Amino acid sequence: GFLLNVITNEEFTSGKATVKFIDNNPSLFNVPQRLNRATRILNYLADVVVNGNPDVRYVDKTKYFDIVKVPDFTKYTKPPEGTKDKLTQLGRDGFVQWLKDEKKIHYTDTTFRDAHQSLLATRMRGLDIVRVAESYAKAHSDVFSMEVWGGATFDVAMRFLKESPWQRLREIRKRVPNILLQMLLRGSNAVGYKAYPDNLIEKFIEKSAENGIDIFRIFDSLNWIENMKVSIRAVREYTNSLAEACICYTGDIMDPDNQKYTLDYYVELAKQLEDEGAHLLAIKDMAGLLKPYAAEKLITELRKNISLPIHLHTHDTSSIQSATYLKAIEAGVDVVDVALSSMSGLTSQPNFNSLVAAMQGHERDNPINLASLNEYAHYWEQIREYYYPFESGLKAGTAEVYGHEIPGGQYSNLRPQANALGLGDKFEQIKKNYAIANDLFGDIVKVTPSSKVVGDFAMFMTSNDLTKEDILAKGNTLSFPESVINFFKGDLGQPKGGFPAEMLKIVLKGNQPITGRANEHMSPIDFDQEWAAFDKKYNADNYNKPYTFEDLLSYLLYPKVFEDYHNFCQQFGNLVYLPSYAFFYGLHINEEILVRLDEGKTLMIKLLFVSQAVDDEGYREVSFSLNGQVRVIKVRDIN
Ligand code: 3PY
Ligand code: ZN
Repeated sequence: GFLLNVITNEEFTSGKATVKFIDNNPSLFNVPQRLNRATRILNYLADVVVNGNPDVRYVDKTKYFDIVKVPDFTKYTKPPEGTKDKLTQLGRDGFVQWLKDEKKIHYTDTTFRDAHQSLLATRMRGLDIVRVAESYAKAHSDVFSMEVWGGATFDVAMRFLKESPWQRLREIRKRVPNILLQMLLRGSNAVGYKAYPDNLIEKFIEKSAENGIDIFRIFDSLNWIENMKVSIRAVREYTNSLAEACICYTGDIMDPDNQKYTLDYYVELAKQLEDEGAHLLAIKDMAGLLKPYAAEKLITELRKNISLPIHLHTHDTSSIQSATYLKAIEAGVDVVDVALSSMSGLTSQPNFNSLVAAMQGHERDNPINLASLNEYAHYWEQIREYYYPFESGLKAGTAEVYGHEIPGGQYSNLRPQANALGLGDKFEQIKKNYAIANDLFGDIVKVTPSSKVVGDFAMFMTSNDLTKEDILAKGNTLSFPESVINFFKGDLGQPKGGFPAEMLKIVLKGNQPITGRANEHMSPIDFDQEWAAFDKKYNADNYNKPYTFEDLLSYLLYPKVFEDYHNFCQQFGNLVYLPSYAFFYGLHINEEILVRLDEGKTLMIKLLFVSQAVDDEGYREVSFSLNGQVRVIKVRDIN
């Protein structure tokens, strides 16, 4: 062990080691610890080689991956000044004024968050994001902001990718000090699927800003402003960041039959959000239902009624949303959300590269270097290959979205959920039932978490083979999914027009829903007490880096997910530096990888051999070469 430490130490191998070498490198004596870290990683790889990663539904054994190259950049230089510097220089009000005065169209790049949430079921690992972050920040200080955090990335990071969402954010911030970083925050649901105590929301916002968030895009899944007030105020009071409040767009303002989600409805919401103190307004078109001429009308009308800068977000599920952007740009929108081309389109955002090209010569052109953007698109094209089992299967834009109204960010996650419930072959029926469920719920705004409730109901109908008529006729005898019951109890807030009376009776079986905010009835968290208990429980024999206060917030938002994540990390160590193909698929025989350890050491791991035979207790032997030494790991074959 000791000798191996010496020969793999950089100072030693570089020939610069002196007699002081050992004194200077006390970590050389951390032999059991270091070997243990390596053993944990080998245990993980051996398990994946034998049993597969349980999150991966099929492996293409013939697949090999290209070596992915990050576009060249100069290290050890400061990145050019960007919007983050501008916010610091001008302060919030000055910054907002600057944006309003800008003539050119601005772009938010969603590649690090919504794009992969919407195309790859949120499975993008921090490693693949962080690797390209510095290079991108140095080449593209001209993007308005980068959406990098929040939404589903928070729980998926722990649940499936076994990484800390906070660590990911800090690593991005370190490499992108010059551009505004933004997150998606579900108002009183934070980054979760239910209501949390107000002081947890406030603390979460404060810590998110401290760790790097400059723009909080805040929405409520029912457009219920009561649920957004605490968040808007917390951003204003506890941070120097910007509060961007959303109107979530659903239905069709051009449809004369739609009397629920009208132009007036949206304008009224926007005015209220301005009154609540939002710095920017976002139109959050989560399913991509805002058609080009509707966008023109909506933005024109908003411009007349509010003075906030307007930020437009959409999903290109229908494939017509670049036209929506052109109309919106001509109507005076300030910023639009786009994704680098290889991560754009379909359920993701419209194509950044192509939109830049389309705007060339226009009076609002923002002259971003297209050749350079294309290089980064190439990076993501190669990275995307690692994630093939998580592709949604959608091959072309579809006008079906106007019928089912499934948000882009939900679409790609719905398939793995359906598979997990054994409903993988019933996806068409699930989409139909999604629309029926929405109808039964009284036509609600559908975005996380309300969209998840509708999704759960659609799965419930599908797996029990229930029609709308069945629900209405024999609903009294059915026990509905918990999320559905909680929704009708009012836990997510109040939908426009209230709950439909018939369904309310069927689901709550005579109980009455609450009419106020669910958070109102929750006792505040005592953070000192919670920290003491958390620290004792999880840090006492924690093998990895000690948990911090941020991790307590992860735990308070997702106790069970955190617990599982913790146990996993105790067993398998820190896997964040494992290449993504190895994390998901293990290794081919004779394939060799380099894996960094936390303290900067690197392991060289090669898979040598997997025993054909299973022993009496069901174990296989998996042989590796670890920095040149053979190591054999026994794994129980659970298949
Ligand atoms: C989320 O809340 O995760 C979303 O992306 C909603 O669109
Ligand atoms: Zn989105």
